[in-house]
Amino acid sequence: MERLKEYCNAFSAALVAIDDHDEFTFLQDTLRTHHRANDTRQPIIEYWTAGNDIINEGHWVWAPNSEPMEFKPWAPGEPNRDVHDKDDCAGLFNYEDFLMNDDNCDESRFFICEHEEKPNGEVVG
Ligand SMILES: [Ca+2]
Ligand SMILES: [Ca+2]
Ligand SMILES: [Ca+2]
Repeated sequence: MERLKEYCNAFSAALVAIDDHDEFTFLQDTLRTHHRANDTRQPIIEYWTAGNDIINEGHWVWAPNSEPMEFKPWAPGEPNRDVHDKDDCAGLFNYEDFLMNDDNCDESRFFICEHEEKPNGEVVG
Protein backbone atom coordinates (compact mmCIF):
# COMPACT_ATOMS: atom_id res chain seq x y z
CA MET A 1 0.00 0.00 0.00
CA GLU A 2 2.91 2.38 0.69
CA ARG A 3 4.04 1.98 -2.89
CA LEU A 4 0.58 2.87 -4.18
CA LYS A 5 0.43 5.95 -1.98
CA GLU A 6 3.74 7.10 -3.44
CA TYR A 7 2.46 6.49 -6.94
CA CYS A 8 -0.65 8.56 -6.27
CA ASN A 9 1.45 11.25 -4.60
CA ALA A 10 3.48 11.53 -7.77
CA PHE A 11 0.31 12.79 -9.42
CA SER A 12 -0.46 15.13 -6.52
CA ALA A 13 -3.23 12.74 -5.58
CA ALA A 14 -4.04 10.15 -2.93
CA LEU A 15 -5.58 6.71 -2.88
CA VAL A 16 -9.30 7.25 -3.08
CA ALA A 17 -11.32 7.65 0.11
CA ILE A 18 -15.01 7.07 -0.56
CA ASP A 19 -16.75 9.81 1.39
CA ASP A 20 -20.38 9.34 0.50
CA HIS A 21 -22.92 7.59 -1.66
CA ASP A 22 -22.47 9.98 -4.59
CA GLU A 23 -18.76 9.36 -4.72
CA PHE A 24 -19.26 5.61 -4.52
CA THR A 25 -21.89 5.63 -7.27
CA PHE A 26 -19.54 7.61 -9.49
CA LEU A 27 -16.79 5.01 -8.98
CA GLN A 28 -19.12 2.05 -9.41
CA ASP A 29 -20.61 3.46 -12.61
CA THR A 30 -17.15 4.20 -13.97
CA LEU A 31 -15.87 0.70 -13.22
CA ARG A 32 -18.99 -0.88 -14.71
CA THR A 33 -18.31 0.90 -17.99
CA HIS A 34 -14.78 -0.57 -18.08
CA HIS A 35 -15.44 -4.10 -16.81
CA ARG A 36 -18.21 -6.68 -16.64
CA ALA A 37 -19.56 -6.79 -13.12
CA ASN A 38 -20.69 -10.04 -11.46
CA ASP A 39 -19.29 -12.29 -14.20
CA THR A 40 -17.19 -14.91 -12.41
CA ARG A 41 -15.93 -16.25 -15.76
CA GLN A 42 -13.87 -13.07 -15.96
CA PRO A 43 -10.56 -12.83 -14.13
CA ILE A 44 -10.60 -11.13 -10.75
CA ILE A 45 -10.54 -7.37 -11.07
CA GLU A 46 -10.28 -5.31 -7.94
CA TYR A 47 -9.32 -1.71 -7.34
CA TRP A 48 -7.70 -0.71 -4.07
CA THR A 49 -9.08 2.24 -2.21
CA ALA A 50 -7.43 3.95 0.78
CA GLY A 51 -9.64 1.90 3.13
CA ASN A 52 -7.89 -0.42 5.55
CA ASP A 53 -8.04 -1.97 9.02
CA ILE A 54 -4.30 -2.64 9.23
CA ILE A 55 -3.78 -1.02 12.63
CA ASN A 56 -6.89 -2.24 14.40
CA GLU A 57 -8.70 -5.30 13.03
CA GLY A 58 -12.33 -4.50 12.27
CA HIS A 59 -11.79 -0.76 12.70
CA TRP A 60 -11.87 0.59 9.14
CA VAL A 61 -10.20 3.88 8.31
CA TRP A 62 -9.03 5.81 5.27
CA ALA A 63 -5.30 6.25 4.72
CA PRO A 64 -3.23 8.35 5.10
CA ASN A 65 -4.85 10.17 8.03
CA SER A 66 -6.69 7.18 9.50
CA GLU A 67 -10.00 9.01 9.24
CA PRO A 68 -12.76 6.70 10.42
CA MET A 69 -14.70 5.16 7.56
CA GLU A 70 -18.21 6.63 7.82
CA PHE A 71 -19.71 5.45 4.55
CA LYS A 72 -19.02 1.76 3.98
CA PRO A 73 -20.29 0.32 0.70
CA TRP A 74 -19.48 -3.29 1.61
CA ALA A 75 -20.72 -6.05 -0.62
CA PRO A 76 -23.17 -8.43 1.10
CA GLY A 77 -21.23 -10.69 3.46
CA GLU A 78 -18.20 -8.40 3.52
CA PRO A 79 -15.90 -7.79 5.26
CA ASN A 80 -15.45 -11.53 5.69
CA ARG A 81 -11.70 -11.53 6.54
CA ASP A 82 -9.79 -14.64 5.59
CA VAL A 83 -8.54 -17.60 7.56
CA HIS A 84 -5.26 -15.84 8.35
CA ASP A 85 -6.92 -12.49 9.09
CA LYS A 86 -4.77 -10.83 6.45
CA ASP A 87 -7.62 -9.10 4.64
CA ASP A 88 -6.91 -5.59 5.80
CA CYS A 89 -7.36 -3.52 2.64
CA ALA A 90 -10.62 -2.47 1.00
CA GLY A 91 -11.04 -2.92 -2.74
CA LEU A 92 -13.87 -2.53 -5.22
CA PHE A 93 -14.39 -6.05 -6.56
CA ASN A 94 -15.81 -7.04 -9.95
CA TYR A 95 -17.42 -10.27 -8.68
CA GLU A 96 -19.44 -8.19 -6.22
CA ASP A 97 -20.67 -5.41 -8.51
CA PHE A 98 -17.71 -3.24 -7.50
CA LEU A 99 -18.98 -2.99 -3.97
CA MET A 100 -16.31 -3.02 -1.29
CA ASN A 101 -14.44 -6.19 -0.31
CA ASP A 102 -11.77 -6.73 2.33
CA ASP A 103 -8.79 -8.44 0.73
CA ASN A 104 -5.13 -9.18 1.31
CA CYS A 105 -3.13 -5.96 1.00
CA ASP A 106 -0.26 -7.92 -0.54
CA GLU A 107 -2.30 -8.80 -3.61
CA SER A 108 -1.37 -6.93 -6.76
CA ARG A 109 -4.43 -5.02 -7.83
CA PHE A 110 -5.43 -1.96 -9.76
CA PHE A 111 -5.96 1.13 -7.65
CA ILE A 112 -7.74 4.44 -7.79
CA CYS A 113 -6.26 7.84 -6.97
CA GLU A 114 -8.20 11.02 -6.36
CA HIS A 115 -7.21 14.66 -6.32
CA GLU A 116 -7.86 16.60 -3.15
CA GLU A 117 -9.54 19.44 -5.02
CA LYS A 118 -12.00 17.17 -6.74
CA PRO A 119 -14.85 15.61 -4.82
CA ASN A 120 -14.90 12.63 -7.13
CA GLY A 121 -12.23 10.01 -7.65
CA GLU A 122 -10.34 9.63 -10.84
CA VAL A 123 -9.54 6.26 -12.37
CA VAL A 124 -5.92 6.21 -13.43
CA GLY A 125 -5.09 2.54 -13.73
CA1 LIG B 1 -13.11 11.06 -1.82
CA1 LIG C 1 -9.09 -7.09 8.45
CA1 LIG D 1 -13.42 -10.30 1.61
